[in-house]
Parts: sequence; C-alpha cells; structure tokens
Amino acid sequence: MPSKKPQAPQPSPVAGTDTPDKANTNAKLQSLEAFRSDASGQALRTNQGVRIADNQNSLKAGARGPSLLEDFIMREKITHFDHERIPERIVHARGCGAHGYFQSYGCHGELTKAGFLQDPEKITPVFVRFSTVQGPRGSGDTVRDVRGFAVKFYTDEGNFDLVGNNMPVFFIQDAIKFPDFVHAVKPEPHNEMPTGGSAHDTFWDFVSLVPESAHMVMWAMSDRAIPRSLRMMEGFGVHTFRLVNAEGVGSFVKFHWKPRQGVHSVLWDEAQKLAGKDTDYHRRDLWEAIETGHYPEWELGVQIVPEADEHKFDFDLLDPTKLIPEELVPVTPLGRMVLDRNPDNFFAEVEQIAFCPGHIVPGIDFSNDPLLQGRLFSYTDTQISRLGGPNFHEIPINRPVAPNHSSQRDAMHRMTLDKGRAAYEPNSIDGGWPQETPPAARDGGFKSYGERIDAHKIRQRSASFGDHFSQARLFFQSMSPTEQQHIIKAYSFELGKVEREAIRAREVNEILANIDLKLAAAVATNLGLPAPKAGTVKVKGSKPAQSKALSQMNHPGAIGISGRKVAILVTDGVEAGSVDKVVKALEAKRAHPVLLAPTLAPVKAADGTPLPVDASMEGMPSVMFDGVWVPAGKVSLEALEKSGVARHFLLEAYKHLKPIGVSSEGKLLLNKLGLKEDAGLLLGDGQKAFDGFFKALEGHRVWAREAVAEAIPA
Ligand code: HDD
Repeated sequence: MPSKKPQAPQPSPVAGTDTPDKANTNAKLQSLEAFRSDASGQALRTNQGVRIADNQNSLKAGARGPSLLEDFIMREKITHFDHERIPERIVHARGCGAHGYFQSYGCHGELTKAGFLQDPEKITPVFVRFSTVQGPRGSGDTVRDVRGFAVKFYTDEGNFDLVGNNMPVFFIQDAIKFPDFVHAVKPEPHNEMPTGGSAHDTFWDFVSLVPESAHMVMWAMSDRAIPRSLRMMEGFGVHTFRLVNAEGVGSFVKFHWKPRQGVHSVLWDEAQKLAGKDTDYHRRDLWEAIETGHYPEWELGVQIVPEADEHKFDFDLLDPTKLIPEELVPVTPLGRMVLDRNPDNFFAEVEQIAFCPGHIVPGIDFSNDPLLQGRLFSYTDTQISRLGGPNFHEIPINRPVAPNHSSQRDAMHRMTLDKGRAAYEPNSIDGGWPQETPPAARDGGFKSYGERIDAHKIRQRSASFGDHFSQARLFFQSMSPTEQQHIIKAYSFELGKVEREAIRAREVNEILANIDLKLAAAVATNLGLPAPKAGTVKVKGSKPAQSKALSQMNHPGAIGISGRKVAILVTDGVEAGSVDKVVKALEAKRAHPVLLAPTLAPVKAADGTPLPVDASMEGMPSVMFDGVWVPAGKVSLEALEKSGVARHFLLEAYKHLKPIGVSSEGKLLLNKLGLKEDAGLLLGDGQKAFDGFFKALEGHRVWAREAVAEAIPA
C-alpha cells in the first residue's frame, strides 16, 4: 500500500466564486490570465507568427555544407536564447515565491485608512518572495543567512510592498553603509568564495569594526538563520512605519508576521548536509506544501506606539538595530495571509517581481529611519538595470489591480498603448484627464504625513542610536540553554573559518565581551584565545532583561504535526498491517508519510503482497525528514539491522534529535545501534507509542537528547 498525499483542504476564497468581495482578487487573476500562454494544441511558430516545418535542422548549403545566414528561424531562436538571462538581484538573488491572499480580521479604521484593512470580507491578493541574502541565484537553500520575506499586496488602492526579513533588526543604521556591508558579506572579490555564507574574513572584519551590527549578528548566529522551512519563519517589517487614519492621526508601528506553523529550525549539521543532499530543500518544501493543500498561513500584526510615546523607550524607534520587546508593546493582530497557489512560471513571476519599500498606499507612511529612507530610493533604481528600464511596473506580476494612468510615456519595453494627445497635466486637449484626486477619508489621493521638521542639514548619527550592546544581550539572555549553546557553536564555527587571528580576537574582545562574558569566554575557548575579563564599554542593559517572544521554543505553532514529513523504513518481510496503521495515523493528523526502502522496487510484505514505495533510503536521506518510523516485521527488521544505509539513516536521525518510533519487535535493532529509549525514541505498536511519537514531533526535536547525541559520529 503506497503512502498517500494528504487531502487538499477546501478551495481558498481566491479560487472560489462565493466570497462577497472578490473584485480585487479576480482582477489580479484576470490580469495575469491575459498574459498566460498555453501552447497545448498549438503549432510551433516563430516570434512573427510563421509556422515552423523543421525545428531539428538548420538551413545548410547541402547536407554536409556550411549553414546559411538567411536561416531566420535559427537566428531568431539562438538570438533569443543568447539573451535569456537578466542580472540577478544584487542581494537576495536566491529565492522562491507563491501567490495567496490577505484578509483583515475586522475594521482597523481607528489605526489606518488603508482600504485592505477595513473590511473582513475583502480579499486582497498577495505574492510573497522568500530569499537568502548572500548567495547567488543557484546557491543552496539551507546556508546560515538572513531570509528575505517580501510581500506584495495588490490592494485596490495600489500596490503595498512589505519588504522585510525573518529577523526584526538589521546590521547597520544608515543606508549609506549598505554597499560596504554587502561588499563585506558577499563572496570575497579575489576568488568569489564562500558561496552562500558569512564564515569568512571580510564579513567578520566589517562586523567586528562596526559595533552597531552586534545585535543583528547575534540573530544571524542563532537558529533563526537556519530555518526548517520558509513556512516556519516569522517575518518582520524591521523599520518603524506609520499608520495614518482618516482623521490624519498617525501612530508608529512595527509589522510582524507570525506563522501558524510555528517557528522551527534545523540543526547546523543538518543544514550543511542538506546544502548538498537537497540544494532546493526550502523551495521544494514550500512548493510541495502548496501542491498538497498544506497552505501556509501567517498572522499579520503590529506593535502600535502612539506618537506621544515616541521617546518613552530606552532606544530610538528610528534605529533599525533595535526591536520593541513584546513585553513593552504587545503585537495587535490585524489579519491573516494564506499562500495557496504556486507560480506557473518561475522567471515570469518570481524572478521578475520587483519590490520596493516605497510602494505604499494611503493610510501607510514612513518614519525617518535613515536605513528605510535610503531603501526608498535603492529598490526602484536597481530594477532599472535588473529589469531593463523604468517600465517594470507593466510586467504582469508587478501590475497593480488599481488603474495606473499617468503622463509617463515611452522608454524601454513600453507595453501600454496610451491613447490621446496630451501627455502632460494640466491639459485641455484630452479633457484635462488624467486628473489629481484631492486627499479624502476614502478613495482620496495620497497625502504624505505632515510631520513638522525643524532642523539643520548635517551628516550626523543621533546620540540616541549609540547603545549597540543592550539588545544583543537581551537577545542572548532570552534564549533557552539549548539555543545559547547553538549560538556559541555558530560563532565558533564561523570565526574558526576566519584566517586572521586579529579579526577573531577583535570580535571576541570588543563585541562578544560587551554582550555577555560567558558567551565571549566559551567562544574564546573554542578559538584557542584567552577569555576576556571585561567588556570594552559600559553597557546599560535593556528593560526588560529577557523577552519570551525572542526564543523559538515559545513558538510551537497552532497546527500540530500537519505538514510534517515522516520516513517509514521498510524492506521485504515488513508487516503490511503495521505499515498501514502508521500511515493512517499520520494521515489522520495531516502529516506526510513517505515509504522508503533499499531500492525503488516494491517490497514484498510478510504476507506476500507487493508494497509500492516512494523512494530509496539513499535517494531521500534522513535530513529530509522530521521523524522516522520503523514498522513491525521480523525479517524486515533483521535486514535493516544489517544494512549500512538503514543504520546510518537511523543514527543520523537520532543525532539530529528527531523523533523515532520503532515497533516493539525492533528492540534488538536499537540495541545493535546502541540507542536507548527517550522522550522521542519510542518502542511500541499501539496508540501509546503513536501518541508519544506525535507529541515528540509537535515539539519538533528531542532537545533533552542533545548531550547524549553528541557522541554519535556525524
Ligand atoms: Fe534590501 C532586496 C530586505 C536593507 C537594497 N531587500 C531585498 C529583498 C528583501 C530585502 C527581502 C528581496 C526582495 C525580493 O524578493 O525581490 N533590505 C531588506 C531589509 C532591509 C534591507 C529587511 C533592512 C531593514 N536593502 C536594504 C538597504 C538597501 C537595500 C539599506 C540599500 C540602500 N535590497 C536592496 C536592493 C535589492 C534588495 C539592492 C536587491 C534586489 C532588489 O532590491 O529588488 O535594492
């Protein structure tokens, strides 16, 4: 009996026709439809529409003679091919994306007049692109890195782009430093290494010289930088933004995305192995989740700070290296986002989507965060060389559902056939159209928030941006002991790759020692350096000193084991009934069982029936799973015991702290592997064993096993 894919849930409001307000969503779908090309049943033609008779042979002077220049069919084909590539993104080049929708929980009119946040019946289409930052387009998914989390809302008042990351702070405080930071983290210029990671001299040279990066580097060395899945990441708008209501009252806000799937990571050893065994691990996980109806879902929330409270914190709200602890300002939920449709064409949709933090709609506005201010310019600018000119808003994936008439004309790749004679405003020739719309409570023109500024023109960093270590300390001290150990190991691994001892020592003595002396001492020991006795600056510390929301352990998720992947190891002689039982139990919880055998050939169950399998154990190694189950069958268990591949599979899963369930007949197998039962290593065939296994899967990993598992070779 083969493992079955989980059933798809009910069609989403986007796909159905019975939701009250669908105009916006349908408009987006139709706008994409107009450009979708379906070649089924169609003749092969040139770009000029001529039917092609022979697509196998170029035009030659005789069967063995030279090719002829007049072969317009070959020339057109090869010319197009020669120009297929566009420049990849300078940062965030590696990514994947999906369509979905956003729905507000209610009317948030007291906070903002943005139309998509007024009505719980309104469905706003979205496209999300997730990415790594450092590596090129073809780099691995599971490298240690920040993840981009960019959302385009196609609202009926225009596009709103929330271009965030999976971490709530950033490396630098001022956009003028962005090229320096990126040049430092990117592969080194002389040999273009490393691909997709920050474990190298130029990165650590820069961050050890720039203490404002200390907080964000701490996040990057935490488990947040090696997510289990893109579905299991929080998202953050990072900067302080403004929401403005119909009365013109503004509030400062920080945007948060909270995943229903929980916040989970892989272990570092797993991340490194996955980078080779499945380079596309995250991309595949997102794709498969959507194809099998496990639509990922996030809650959008905001931390709201009334303008009057702007200066009530011990940090500056405009400083992007700081977060607002949720103990001080809780997150107010606004609505939810569901991703329920994979793209039809990666290039047309994922590669050509163009985000810009400056794409906002009435009811949303910027703060004076100097990092945000620089971003407002940079993104549109980069699209001009990446997408070949200023008309990138006409590419189907970037088109707003709102109309966009203006007096802009021409330029490279213009698609719109603008009618009329007056490409200027005001005009009388075309009846004065298109015209300005005065600002109004609803459907008005965009009006910038009228903040009063009375200042000198200077190049200066505000003194309120000066504390670089208090929140880095807050983060470290909010981690569980397990997470703290992972951070120590990450710093030790990365700095261990740095060739220059002076850089290693500077990071330990001038950065880590100011964050936490125990952290600094542990890393120093691993690097063979003397432990620093004191920091180099006086750190005032943050209030509160700990924040629960920062530890992933406090974000288990709300959907149990739905969408988790479990390997079921079988060989000839397995008890078909035992396999059937575990498959059904997993499917009942919407988990994804995968039958693995020594080869892809069906195995012969103990009762003689053939049992189709999904993959071989070598084809899908243990790092691709959340847990493992070994069903009953004396002969099958003996064969697994003798198989090096199966033994490695189980030992590796154990080392990576994964829940493992073994039929009670498998005690000998565990003994031979030298493994002892624990909270996540269960022997049994009944409901009790299933319940224990599911509970361990819900907890993601068996953290209590970590010290014991250290002894297992990697
Ligand atoms: Fe950026 C891409 C997020 C600072 C300049 N950035 C990019 C993407 C994300 C972010 C998610 C990928 C968008 C996509 O999927 O297409 N960037 C951030 C965050 C930042 C940040 C959360 C700080 C809080 N970025 C930042 C600064 C600058 C840029 C300060 C320049 C001054 N970012 C770019 C860029 C990119 C980009 C070079 C590359 C491709 C693109 O914009 O479209 O312009």
